[in-house]
Amino acid sequence: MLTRITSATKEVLIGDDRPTVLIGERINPTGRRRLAAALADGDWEAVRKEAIAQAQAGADVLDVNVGVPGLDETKLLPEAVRVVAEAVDLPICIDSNNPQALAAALAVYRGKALVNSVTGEPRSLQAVLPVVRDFGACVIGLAMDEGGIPREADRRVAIASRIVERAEAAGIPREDVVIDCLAMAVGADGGAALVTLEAMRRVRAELGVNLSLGASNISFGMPDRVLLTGAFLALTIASGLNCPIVDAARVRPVVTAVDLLLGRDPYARRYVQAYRARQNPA
Ligand code: THG
Repeated sequence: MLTRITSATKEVLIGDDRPTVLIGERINPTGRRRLAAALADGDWEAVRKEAIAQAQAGADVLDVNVGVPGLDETKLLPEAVRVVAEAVDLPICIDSNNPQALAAALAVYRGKALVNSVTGEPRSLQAVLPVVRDFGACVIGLAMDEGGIPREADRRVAIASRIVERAEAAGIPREDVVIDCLAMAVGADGGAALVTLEAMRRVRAELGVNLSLGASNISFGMPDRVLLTGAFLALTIASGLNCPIVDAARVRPVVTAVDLLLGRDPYARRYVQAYRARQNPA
């Protein structure tokens, strides 16, 4: 299955046997007070710099999230999308659960965006899917519903299945739906990674869709997060993950290694190129 997203000038293809597509996570004010304050002040310089830095670090797509309690997301999200699209030529992953904000951002976006996200909750499906369809966008479906994130893999698979079904019924082709089986902190629950891995393998096998994941959640609260997130990425990429949401600067070395090992990097071209870029930064 091939998922295609675009900016005004660039196309990114997500699919089996292709190199892993890195969705840069860093334009997100959650837990970053400086960025939250800049957004509150209408200061876009930090966002612009972060966009350029992530592109430089090898991100293929940029996640854009401006959710700050008390700020008007319907006003801020389209502005942020404009700022990022002016700064870099990468496709954008528009990160909000607010359907009005998503529609406003999609209206100013030039290209086929990735909407992040819809859940299995009836309210979310009803509000978000028509917007995704109307703008011809792709969408990430989170394997959770009104009951939260299920502890069991089979319940996550069932929700993913319902999202794909509802998307198709709304007129969104299956290849435009990417499922996120959700990663939780392994420091809080020793079985967290195993549940996600099993759900991912089953979603790939049963639904055939491509897979995203906020992979850095796995290492929350643990020391040496880069090590732990990197090991998790190796396991999840081998289980079908093909467009993780990550800090590209931190994980690109391990991801290029995993892609090479999985036969997705002919002549080790990307692995060697990424190595050289690290030795000799621009
Ligand atoms: N799935 C999907 N979308 C998502 C998530 C997901 N979007 C948001 C989030 N989860 C992924 N994005 C981020 C963005 C920033 C950080 C983590 C995940 C982050 N975290 C640091 C931390 O965890 O300690 C704090 C900030 C810092 O490093 O300074 O930055 O799961 N579909």
